[in-house]
Order: sequence, then structure tokens, then C-alpha cells
Amino acid sequence: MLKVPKGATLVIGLGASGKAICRHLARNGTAFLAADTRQVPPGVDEFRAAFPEVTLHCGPLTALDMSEAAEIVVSPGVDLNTPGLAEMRGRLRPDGAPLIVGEIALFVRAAQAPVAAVTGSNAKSTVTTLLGDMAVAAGRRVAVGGNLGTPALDLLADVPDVELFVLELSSFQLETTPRLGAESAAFLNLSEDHLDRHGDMAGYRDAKLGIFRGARHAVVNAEDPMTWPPEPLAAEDRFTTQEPHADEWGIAMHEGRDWLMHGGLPLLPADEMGLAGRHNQANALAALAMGHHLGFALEAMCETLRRFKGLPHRSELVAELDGVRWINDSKGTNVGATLAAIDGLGPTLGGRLVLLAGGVGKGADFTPLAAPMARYGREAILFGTDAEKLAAALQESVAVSRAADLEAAMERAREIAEPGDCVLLSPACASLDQFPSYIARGEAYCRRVKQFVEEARHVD
Ligand code: UMA
Ligand code: ADP
Repeated sequence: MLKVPKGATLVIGLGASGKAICRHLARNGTAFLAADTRQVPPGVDEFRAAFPEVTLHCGPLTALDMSEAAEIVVSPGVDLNTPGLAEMRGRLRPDGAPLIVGEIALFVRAAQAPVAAVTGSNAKSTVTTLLGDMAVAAGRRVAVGGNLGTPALDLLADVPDVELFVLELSSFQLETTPRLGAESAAFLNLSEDHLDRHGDMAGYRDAKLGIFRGARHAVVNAEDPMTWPPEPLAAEDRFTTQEPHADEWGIAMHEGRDWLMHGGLPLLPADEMGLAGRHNQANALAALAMGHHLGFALEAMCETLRRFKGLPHRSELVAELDGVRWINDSKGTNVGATLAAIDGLGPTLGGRLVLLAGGVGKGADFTPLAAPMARYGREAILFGTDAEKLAAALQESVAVSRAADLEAAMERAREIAEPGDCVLLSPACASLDQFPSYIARGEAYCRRVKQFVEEARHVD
């Protein structure tokens, strides 16, 4: 059995976070060992080349004696209940701090600038990117990353003289962060995801509530009490897609149009935003509330909202063909995201919605999709591992058909969609039965839509 020497730090996981943790420890001259539960972790040769002096253990953690480690820094993809690690849970260091932490705990110790942090089951990347762009427009030297883009610890080395960090944080990152101490922390929404790791919704929510530990300002969803901190913070802002109460951030009619509002103050006509859909108005309001607390000029924030067209694979308009809009929401990997996409786009439709959905459902309950599909759907075309489970949830509410795969589903959509309709790929499932990632699934969709456009051009 390999023993972690007394006083050494152990890094678990050799993915993007693990490598960033190792680089950070090396920069600081901290002695460490690395481990990964896989016999041959991806990129292991590059790791050995980058850290030739570092002892590396690959395989079950039960073959490691970590009892005398000074600290164990765990990557977000590693379940804290993994045998060998589970036994260390709850142990404390001599100073009373937990023995097991994650990359964000190390980040908090080292960061010299305030942190604005964003979590939620969905919309994290959109709000994080919006807030980062707003910070740039407001003239701040900002570094953006975390669960999206650059790992948080790499931001410390990459961007000199940072004035603000904007971090997207997952439940996995938060559960290993004893105290984040954010200047502003947003919890956007909560819906089923990652229950395989967190056990149940209460465990999942508890992990996410970690975003408020030590925070000075909270941004929460007025329509989702699950996002509210159990103990109110000194400063709190709430956003809603309804008319705002008091000084909430919301949507109201003003001069005959829907406007983004702060209390009674109209900020921007919703139809001037670069992003479409009610769900994205919620995202804009969350970013505005954080930016306002951080002192960004309103005009700079509104300009960002006009310009920002969204990230790829999130309710992204790929093409309009024969009066039908083809939208790629491949990042809709859980029911909450797909619900938001349908509810967000539904009211703006000139026709009906043709939904392409399916893949690995991660044990989710699909029935919440039935009511919005009854309201807006023309047909749900289902494919992948959990097609039958989706069919069972939807068939009473909307026409349902099955397809062998995404491409066949798209052929069917091309046949049945009528002018004014919208074909929406928002699978409510992970892609891993048919694609390496949601990105590959979204790219396959975009490629085929572009072929449809080409084919139509030749026919003309
Ligand atoms: N793994 C093992 N054994 C190990 C280490 C990892 O089997 O010892 C497996 C995990 O089970 C997992 C995969 O390897 O399936 C990746 O895990 P990781 O911790 O090595 O992941 P990283 O490459 O470090 O990437 C992580 C985030 N991934 C996860 O939390 C699963 C990335 O978010 C994030 O961008 C990156 O850190 C930088 O901070 C991705 C993600 O899917 C986008 N996040 C989830 C989500 O958004 O829903 C939470
Ligand atoms: P995350 O980083 O949390 O996965 P993204 O910004 O990448 O969030 O968006 C993921 C999915 O969530 C997309 O499919 C998108 O359509 C959906 N979504 C966007 N905004 C919202 C919202 N306010 N509520 C629920 N789902 C949303």
C-alpha cells in the first residue's frame, strides 16, 4: 500500500481541475502526491511529463494510505463516497479545518480580489458569461472561469492585477468549499440533476447553498424558494419573470412593451436583448442584480444585454428554413433546462413546437414536460436510451413518434414542421449513449440543419 507521507498534500483526480490544482501547489512550493481512481486516466503521459517528480497513484483509492496527509484536495468529478476516500470524510486538520477540500477552497485562500459566484441547476454558464461581459463593459479587469472555461486556480496565474473574479460553481465544487466568502453569490434555480452523487434533492440543494457561506450579497430566484438561503444575508436581491414586488428585479409592461425592471424603474425593453425567451430574461435580471451590487454602470450592463447573443448549444438559432426555425439547445441535459427552453420559446412561437428529445435520462421524472408540450407542441420526436420513458410521460399530451437516432429524428421534423413552427433540440437527457458530449450532439444537429439549408438551395 502506498502511503501519503506525513505533511504532504494529496490531489485526487487528473482532469482539468486536478491538473490546475497540481500547477497551483507546484507554484506555491507545496509538496504533493497525485492519484486518480482510473488505471489509465486520460492524459496521464502529459501529466507525468509536466510533473516528473510527483508520485502518481492510478487505481482504487483503497490502495492508498492517506491517514497522515496534511490535506486532501479532491476534483469535482470524484464522489466523496469513493471507497478509500469515504473513510476520511469528516476528519479535521489540527486547525479544525476539514481534511478534504476542493480546488475552490485553495482558490479562496489565494485570491486577492473579490469573487462573484453563480450556481444553479441551469443557466450558470449564461449568467456567468453575461456578468463577465458586463464587468468588461464596465471597465473592470475581470477573470471568468470555474466550472466553465478556465479552472478557477488557473485564473490566479493567468490574469495579473485582477479586480474581480466571476466564477461558475457546480454543486460538486461547492460541497468541498468550507467558506467561499463571495462579494455577490447567485443561486439561480433548482431542479433535478446529479442525484446519483448527492443522494436526494435535499443533499443536492445543501451542496448548492454552500455558495452563500460568508457571502456579503445574495441573488436568488423569487419564484423558487429552494434557492433562498436558510438564514437571510445582510443584502439580498430577488429576480422574477413576473411584475416585481418592491425592489425586486422583474418584468413589467411599460409604454406597451415588456421591460426589464428594477422595482418601478424600467431598465431595458426585453425585445432589445440579444437573447430570446423568458428564461433568458430571468438570466439577464440575475446578472443585472449582481452587477448592480458590484457597482457596474447600468448603461454598460444594458449594452451587454443588447449585444450578447448567447453561448453555443443553449437555445441557439441555427437557421430558419421554409419558415421553420431550427434551434439547438443540446445543453438541455436535464428536465429543468428543457422546461425552460419550451416555456421560454413557446410564447414567442408563430406556430407549434417540434421537440427532439432523448438520450440518458439519469433517472429523471419527465412528466413536468407534459403540460408545456400540450400547450405548445406539435409533436415530440424521441430517440435514445430513454425514448420509451419520455414517450410514456408525453403521449397523453402531445403526438409522439420515435426515431432511431438524432439524424432520423431531424428527417421526421423536416417532414412535419409547418411554416411558423420551431424545431427544438432540447433532449432533457445526457448525450452519452449516442455522442461523446452535449457539444458533439449539438454540432451534429447544426451540421445537419446546414445540410438541409444547402439541399433546399439546390432545389431552388
Ligand atoms: N474521474 C474518475 N476518477 C478520478 C477523477 C475523475 O473516474 O480519479 C472521472 C469522473 O468520474 C468524471 C470525469 O473523470 O466523470 C471528470 O472528472 P474530473 O473531476 O476530472 O473533471 P475535470 O476534468 O476536472 O472537470 C471539472 C468539471 N467536471 C465535473 O465536475 C464532472 C468541469 O465541469 C469543469 O469545467 C472543470 O472541472 C474545471 O473546473 C464540466 C461538468 O460537466 C463542464 N460539470 C458538471 C455540470 O456542469 O453539470 C458539474
Ligand atoms: P449551466 O451552465 O447551468 O448548465 P447554461 O447557461 O449552459 O447553464 O444553460 C444550460 C441549459 O439551461 C440550456 O439548455 C438552457 O436553455 C437552459 N436554461 C437557460 N436559462 C435557464 C433558466 N433561467 N432556467 C432554467 N433553464 C435555463
